[in-house]
Order: sequence, then structure tokens, then C-alpha cells
Amino acid sequence: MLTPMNDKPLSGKTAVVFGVANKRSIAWAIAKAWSDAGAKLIFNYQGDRLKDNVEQLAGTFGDDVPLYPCDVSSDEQIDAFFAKVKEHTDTIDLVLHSVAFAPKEALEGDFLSTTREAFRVSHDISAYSLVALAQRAAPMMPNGGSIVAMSYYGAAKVVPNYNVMGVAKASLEASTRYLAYDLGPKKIRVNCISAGPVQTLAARGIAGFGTMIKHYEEHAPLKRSCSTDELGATGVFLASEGAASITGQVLYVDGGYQIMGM
Ligand code: IMJ
Repeated sequence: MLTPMNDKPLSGKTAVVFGVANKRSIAWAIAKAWSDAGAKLIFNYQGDRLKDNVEQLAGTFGDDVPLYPCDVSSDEQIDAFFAKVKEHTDTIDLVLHSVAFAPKEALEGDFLSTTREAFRVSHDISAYSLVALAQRAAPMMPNGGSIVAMSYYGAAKVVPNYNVMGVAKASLEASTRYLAYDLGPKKIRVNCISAGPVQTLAARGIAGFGTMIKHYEEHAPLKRSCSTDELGATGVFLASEGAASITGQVLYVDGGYQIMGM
């Protein structure tokens, strides 16, 4: 029988959270929701620039929440990060991947102009990193677990200016399916949340972002995009027993926008 509703569905679980930059980060919303649901968290931070931010946010859960540096473009840093995680715990249950990067020039103008280097960097940081994290996390998940990655509709359809990030997110979503196949026998599930546009650091300075939010308010069935709290709640669902038979999926949390043809 399914486990009945539980106000702490993730109690006893340990989660590794990649991608908090500041309080507006989707990673932070999901981390908060996982913590509220009873999970213990371990954070990465990307470079000294973001350490203070993540330290302050993690500190709201108590003084002893671990955080370690990890730039996901470096296998050495990922190995060092998981070595630190092993000093805290032998087993983990949950991983959040909320990391993406493309050079700013690649996110304006046409896709045709994408350089080899912009293509390489965006795929390395935004897609391959999920594989790299799963390689280290899976051996620490003897009881099974849930890996959640963030995606966006630009993976499936053309969104002007999203360009090479759309191609990288398509790779992330396909990687999610292949990882789900490889890790399914170990009861490790791998899914993507495809979020509607939300005002985060990753969206700041993107030309026409306000117009995009307005477009969702006019065209999405629910007449809006999504809130970060709602992304947190979906993160809890995918991490919980309620999603025990869901793997390899892309779950749209976008006010229903994705179903529209016009
Ligand atoms: C980003 C660019 C263009 C259009 C966009 C976005 N739309 C949305 C985003 C329509 C919703 C935000 N998004 C979903 C992303 O995945 C953003 C990734 C990103 C953002 C930046 C900005 C700063 C930079 N590099 C980046 N790399 C990836 O230098």
C-alpha cells in the first residue's frame, strides 16, 4: 500500500543541493521545501563570490549545515565535494541539479552564430554536469533515491534568444532519460522539472523577460507562470514516495503553458 500523507515526507533523508546563488534561486526554493519536509541538506557553492550568500541562506537551517565549493565543470572539484559529503554521511537520498550557464553573447541574437566554445561550455556546465554528479551520487544511494534537474521549455520548442541553452537543456532532458534507465534497477529515479519563467539571477538582464512573463499571463491556461514556492512543492513531490514510480520524466510546472498550440 502507498504510504499515507505525511507532513514530514522527507524525514531521515539527506539531500545534496547544487545551484543556490541567492534567495531568489530555484535551488533555494527547493532546498527550503526539502528542509521543511524533514530532509537534511548539504550545499555546493560556485566560487568564492557566492560563498557568503549560500552560507547565510544555509545558516537559516542552523549553524551546522555543510557547504562546500564545487564548480561542476571540474571533475576534480566534484570529487573533492563528494569526499567532503562522505565526511558527513555514508548515504544520500536526494540530489538537486539547478545549474546552467551559457556565455551571455550566446543568449542574444541568433542561434546560427553560436561558437564551438559557447556550445561546449553550455553543454558541459548545463548538461554533462548532471551525469558527473549522478556518477558520484549513485554509489552513495544504496537505498535508492531521487535526482531532480531543472529544465525549460526552450529544450523542446524554439524560444527566441534561448538559443544554445535550449540545445543544452534538450541534452539535459535526454540525459535524464538515459540516467533513469541506468539507475532504475538501483531504485534511483531521475526527473526534470520544466519551470515556467521566474525572476531569478539566471533570468536577470535577459531582454524581454517582462514581456515573457506577460505572455504567460495572457496565454497559459492558469494565466500565469509559476512561483518558486510551487517549484519547491513539486521538488518535494518528486523526492517523495508519491513519485515512487515516476522516472525519466519532464514535469512541466508552468501554468499549463506547454499544452498550448497557439
Ligand atoms: C535565458 C536566456 C534567454 C531567454 C530565456 C532565458 N528565457 C528564460 C530564461 C525565456 C525563461 C532563463 N532560463 C530558463 C535559463 O535557463 C537561463 C540560463 C542562463 C542564464 C544566463 C544569464 C547570464 C549569463 N549566462 C547565462 N547562462 C544561462 O552570462
